[in-house]
Amino acid sequence: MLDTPKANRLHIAIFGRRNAGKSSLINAITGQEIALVSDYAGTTTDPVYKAMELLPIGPVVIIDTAGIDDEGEVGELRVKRQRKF
Ligand SMILES: Nc1nc2c(ncn2[C@@H]2O[C@H](COP(=O)(O)OP(=O)(O)OP(=O)(O)O)[C@@H](O)[C@H]2O)c(=O)[nH]1
Ligand SMILES: [Mg+2]
Repeated sequence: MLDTPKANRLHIAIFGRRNAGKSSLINAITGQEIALVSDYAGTTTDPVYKAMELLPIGPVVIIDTAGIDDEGEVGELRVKRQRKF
């Protein structure tokens, strides 16, 4: 199942404002504590990738991202990075 190359997997990225519950959603979908969840807006800084089987689609990569409204100097770098997807 994990033999499928990443490029052949459907990529599903979760975007949204900070503290919207993106990381909670990825944890709920995968059933694992993959992404850090907290009350603090801006918890996720770097994208988190998880390769998994998602029925009935098949092999996918789910991507948790930092909030699109991140602010400050590093925040802007993070926002730019999200836009690359
Ligand atoms: N009431 C309620 N709270 C939720 C729900 N999902 C997540 N939360 C809470 O919302 C807060 C933010 O959740 P995260 O999953 O860290 O949000 P995020 O979008 O990943 O945030 P950043 O990584 O900061 O961009 C946490 O305190 C969660 O416990 C929900 O469905 N209902
Ligand atoms: Mg997060």
